Amino acid sequence: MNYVEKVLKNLKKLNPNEPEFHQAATEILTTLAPVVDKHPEYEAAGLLERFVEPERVVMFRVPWIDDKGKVHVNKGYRVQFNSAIGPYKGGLRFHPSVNLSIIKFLGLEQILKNSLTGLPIGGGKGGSDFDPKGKSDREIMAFCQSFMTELYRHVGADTDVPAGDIGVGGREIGYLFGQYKRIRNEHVGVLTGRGLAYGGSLVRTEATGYGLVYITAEAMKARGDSFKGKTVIISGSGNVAIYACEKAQSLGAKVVAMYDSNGYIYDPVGIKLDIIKDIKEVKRGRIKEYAERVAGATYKEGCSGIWTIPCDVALPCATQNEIDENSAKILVKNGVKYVAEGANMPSTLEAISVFQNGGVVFLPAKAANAGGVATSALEMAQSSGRMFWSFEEVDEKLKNIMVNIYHNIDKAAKEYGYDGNYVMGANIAGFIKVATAMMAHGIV
Ligand code: NDP
Ligand code: 2IT
Repeated sequence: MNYVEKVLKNLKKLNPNEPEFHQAATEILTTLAPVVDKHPEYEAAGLLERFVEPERVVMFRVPWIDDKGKVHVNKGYRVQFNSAIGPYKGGLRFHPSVNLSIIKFLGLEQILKNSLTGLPIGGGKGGSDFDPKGKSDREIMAFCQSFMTELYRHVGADTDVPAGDIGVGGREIGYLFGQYKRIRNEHVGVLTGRGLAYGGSLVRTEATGYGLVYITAEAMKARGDSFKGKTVIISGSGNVAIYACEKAQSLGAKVVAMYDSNGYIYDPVGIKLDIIKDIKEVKRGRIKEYAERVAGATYKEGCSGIWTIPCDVALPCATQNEIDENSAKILVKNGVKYVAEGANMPSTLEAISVFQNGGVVFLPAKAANAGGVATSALEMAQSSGRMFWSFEEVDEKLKNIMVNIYHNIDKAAKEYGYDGNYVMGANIAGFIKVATAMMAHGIV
């Protein structure tokens, strides 16, 4: 058994019942074999064993009171995974499915994603099994204040800087920031995704979706291709999906389908994004309403049917494992050319193989959705410098970062003899910087 296999086997034994964490670790570690073969000093230093073990895991109770006076208790998490190249950085997810396995898979991915941005940020992730759906603003505030009343002692502008993820957007970041500031009596960049009125950065709202389209456009450009005239499917209808749609449309693509967790809409002439924004951002409603408002559009219950719609480009932007082997096969059969992951780990391991064997250009999450956290790091830079850049300046920096990520992962894949395999390229390019820093720090 080689070093990677030993570490993976042990990880599964020591962390039972964590299937998402096993999945992310398997995807990452199996691609690192050629790197650790070249560097026998890594095994001697127990580097992979340390890489897959979080530096710190914080779990806490979050009690809060609903509008009827009933007491609820949720679970809170912050996994501070790796600080070798910078302070822990990564989002908070509020969704009923959240558990330790999910936060650990997200944290592990985040380490390499943050490294790929080229900016000095380590990896972390957190969240709660709290379900924001259907809650009043006061209930959201009560929950966020209780969550931060424990979290504040573990985070800090130079220690650990959380941001948004599923179920955590501008409203939640505002309440979390307000409580942090109140407890610590300091107005610092402890969270990113802040409102523009209190230290946020322009473009952070759009960054993940825009970045996803920028890197996909660069992969297209390298093949003499572009978004112009492409038919695109985007799953999800939250922050990432909406701004991926906006940028893809502005580059001349036709986005024909999107979903929420209940079902999908299909609009063969192209989705009207202002209506999606009104339903999702303004009213916090259900996507079903789109088909009631737009003639010619249809709605179907259930999510996986979306992948049966023929398209050139698929941008999964909702959640983990939303594309399984069967959906991947249908996409390939229908002629998909590019799959770029806006969500974290939206494709199962089997689905990834189907794409790679089917000749699809596949851009994995840690490269494709790094624009969000990269712009978070730009927000950190701006707030420490107490200087703010224009929309155009931040957008230009984001675009450059995504273009560089594409070329770095392409180069790493080629260097190791896996031309066009961006799973290999992203994992290797991201890992090398983290490994170099960890080796420099000694056994810590
Ligand atoms: P939002 O909460 O804004 O939107 C999430 C969207 O995905 C909603 O449309 C939601 O539907 C849907 N969704 C969530 N869970 C499921 C599910 N189990 N089945 C079907 N649909 C589901 O989150 P974001 O847009 O911020 O995040 C989307 C993805 O992008 C996540 O994987 C996140 O980790 C990743 N990501 C986010 C970044 C960011 O900056 N926000 C950065 C990088 C990655 P419904 O409303 O019905 O729940
Ligand atoms: O998965 C992610 O990269 C995010 N949710 C964004 C993290 C961040 O710190 O901006």
